[in-house]
Amino acid sequence: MFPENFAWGAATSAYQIEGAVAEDGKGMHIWDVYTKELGRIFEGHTGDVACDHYHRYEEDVAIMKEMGLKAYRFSVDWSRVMPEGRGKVNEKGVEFYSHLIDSLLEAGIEPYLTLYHWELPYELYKKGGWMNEEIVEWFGDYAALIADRFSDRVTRFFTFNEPQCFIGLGFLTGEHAPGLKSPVRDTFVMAHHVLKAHGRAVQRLRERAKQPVEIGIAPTISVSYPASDQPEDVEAARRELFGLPDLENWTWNVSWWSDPILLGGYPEEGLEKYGPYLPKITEEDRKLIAQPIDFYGQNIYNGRCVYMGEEGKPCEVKRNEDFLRTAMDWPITPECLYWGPRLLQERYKKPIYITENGLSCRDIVSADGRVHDPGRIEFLSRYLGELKRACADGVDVRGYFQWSLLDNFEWCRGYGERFGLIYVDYQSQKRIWKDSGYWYRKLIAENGRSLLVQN
Ligand code: GCO
Repeated sequence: MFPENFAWGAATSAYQIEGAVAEDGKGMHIWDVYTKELGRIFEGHTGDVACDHYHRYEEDVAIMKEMGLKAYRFSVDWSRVMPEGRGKVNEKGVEFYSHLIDSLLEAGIEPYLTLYHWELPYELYKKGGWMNEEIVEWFGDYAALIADRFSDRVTRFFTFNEPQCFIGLGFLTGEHAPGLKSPVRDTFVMAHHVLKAHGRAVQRLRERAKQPVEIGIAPTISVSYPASDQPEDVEAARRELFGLPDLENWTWNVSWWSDPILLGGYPEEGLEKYGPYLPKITEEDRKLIAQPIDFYGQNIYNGRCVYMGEEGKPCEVKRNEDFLRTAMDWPITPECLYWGPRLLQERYKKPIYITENGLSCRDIVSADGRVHDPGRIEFLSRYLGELKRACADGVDVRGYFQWSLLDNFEWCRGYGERFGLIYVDYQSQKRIWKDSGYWYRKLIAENGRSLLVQN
């Protein structure tokens, strides 16, 4: 069973839906710049207009209300409220989020605010961005502004969304903004600053908050889950899930990002493995990063099935030729919503939110004017069935944010992928409910009672 006050929600992020990138004094961020580079984004798409949510937020909140959402996770674009990333505040930008928050509360929807979903202000990037240690204080000041202006109405915050991606894809593989292939050593420096900035933001949010607030972070991972319930397979999954990859994609892991926050220090395995590439890590850094937080978020989309091999080494189960996949080619592995929360909670001992989960489908508007997406309903039923099983087995899961409320700008894939419960016709900006939107509404109304729990 899902707990009675379970936060059934949906998630979005600023650049992916807002548009209005040059309006009302917003500054530029690295995605504003990166999307204008030739050949980087699918068919040259940009977030310039996106879902035009900046102008249509009232309509979007009305949709959320009709859907019965209890919670909504959105992000603030740092450069909209602080055009240069520090110093001057853009009151018009603050006003936009303030109105959004008011409309959510009026609709009975609890806002969950993410401070950073990848919009690094361009002015800060020019000063070195994540390479510059001063960013710890810049981000702290931004967090203080967020607390000053919004904590009278918002009490739940996530500092960062997916540090794995914005450092890994942004600076290691160079697929995401700013599109760099930095020296590995630099990526460790940046990651260390991200974690310190997280700690500083936690301090500043608490210090300035107008009422008690709850704070977490929303990293991501492909969950290793066991091929059976046998203790050795579960151990194989645990080891894989918290193990550390080789240097070329080192950011793609759980423990380097989460152990310092929740267990008080970087994992030994990583200190050994990455030793020559690491910056100096002081006792003060360690303390700053380990600021107590209230809950742990995780964006979970898929996983890998593992078993314990003969020599006591975790091995991956090879997928069949006909293994189910989403339109974006991500494997469909509902088990990750059982084992992910369970193993993460076992290690970190915090209440958990699934801060994102969903899929892209080749959705089309049918002749009857509707969008039939049985694949999404099937996917969500299976995944949520597994999440329900996790709750039944005593995992403390507080909420679930479906990614995403609306079809939106899917980073390098532009508008080519549709993740929404609501279809967006980008030419007319018309919103059309997909069948899955209606299905989710029903599910929320009955608190997931009809979901089948397998196993
Ligand atoms: C991410 C982000 C989202 C994506 C979603 C689908 O995971 O990359 O948090 O912004 O749009 O995950 O890829």
